[in-house]
Amino acid sequence: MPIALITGITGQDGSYLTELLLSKGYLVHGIVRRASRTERPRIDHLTLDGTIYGSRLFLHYADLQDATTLRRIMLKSAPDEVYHLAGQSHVGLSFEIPESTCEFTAMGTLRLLEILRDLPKVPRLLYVGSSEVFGNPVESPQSETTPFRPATPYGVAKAFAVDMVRVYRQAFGMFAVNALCYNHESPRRGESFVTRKITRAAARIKLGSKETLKLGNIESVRDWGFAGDYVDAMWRMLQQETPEDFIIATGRLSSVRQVLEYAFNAVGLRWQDHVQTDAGQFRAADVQSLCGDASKARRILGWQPTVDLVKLVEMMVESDLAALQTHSDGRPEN
Ligand code: G4F
Repeated sequence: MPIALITGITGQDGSYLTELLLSKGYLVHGIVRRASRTERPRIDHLTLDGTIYGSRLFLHYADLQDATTLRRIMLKSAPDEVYHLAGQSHVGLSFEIPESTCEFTAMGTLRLLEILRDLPKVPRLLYVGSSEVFGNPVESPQSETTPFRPATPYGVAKAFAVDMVRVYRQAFGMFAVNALCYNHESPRRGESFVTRKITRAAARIKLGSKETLKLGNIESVRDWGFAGDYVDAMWRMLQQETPEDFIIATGRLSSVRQVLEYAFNAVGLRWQDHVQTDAGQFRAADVQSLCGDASKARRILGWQPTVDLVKLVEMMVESDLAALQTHSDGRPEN
């Protein structure tokens, strides 16, 4: 039974990846940060299943600043594959908390690389990089050879981590690779990211809320895909003979304005009647447009995205409607 270890297992990508690896027969270890609340809504369906948790899925407490504990967990679990997904993932927030963003995302990755290279059996490592490393890019679409020009503290921290993974691959011969992922969403997306903020608001307004949705730059353009597809690409990357980085993207650009249209259309409303732009939601600096060229992933990994943005937004709105209706019945909202 292959053994995988996932940092960031409780996040959107971590939960889809755990399901994928379990379905492929892996034994999965996950690292979680200690918090007073023990609910982990994205993986509770797995951890509360007695046939899975404790036999094929294990959670361990640690965080990326705690090298001693991380090393102990690595030694004990002896993974064949490590998927490093943890970090501060909100670009806007990185302007408010730049030091902890760099501490977790940049130094956390370096710390993990140092631990892995000292292990008796060095596992394969997949790091989830980000399109934010391209910042204001020199070309569009971006490929694996496009130079990095990060424009946010988050982008700088990611660029450090991605380059460090490359350095350890070249210097120490590690099988360590970067998935340079563009925006990827799902019903499990965090509520502060723009797609989920929109789909949740559309669902609430449909069910009677009188609120006004306040957004920042709605002309911003992104390459949005489905998170379930992206974790499949991550797994494929670690099954290759040679370690290489890949762009994971749809290659299709859409604006926040289009996301608004798709979400409010899905509930039969006009977004213009419910949305205001708010200066407070604009970032100190924002990347205007990012589009990925995933032709290498298509060619070598046989990977391609399966869900387009209209379908993705509809899926998210449906899930938010269902969760809110459950909530209004008195049971907790997911
Ligand atoms: O949804 P976002 O916050 O995603 P962003 O900044 O592109 O970052 C996401 O994708 C990256 C690439 O994969 C990841 F590395 C990163 O971890 C994260 O997953 O914002 C998208 C766009 C931005 O231009 C933002 O300025 O939407 C714009 N926007 C407009 N109004 C807003 C809002 N973003 C947020 N979060 N909230 C708003 O009210």
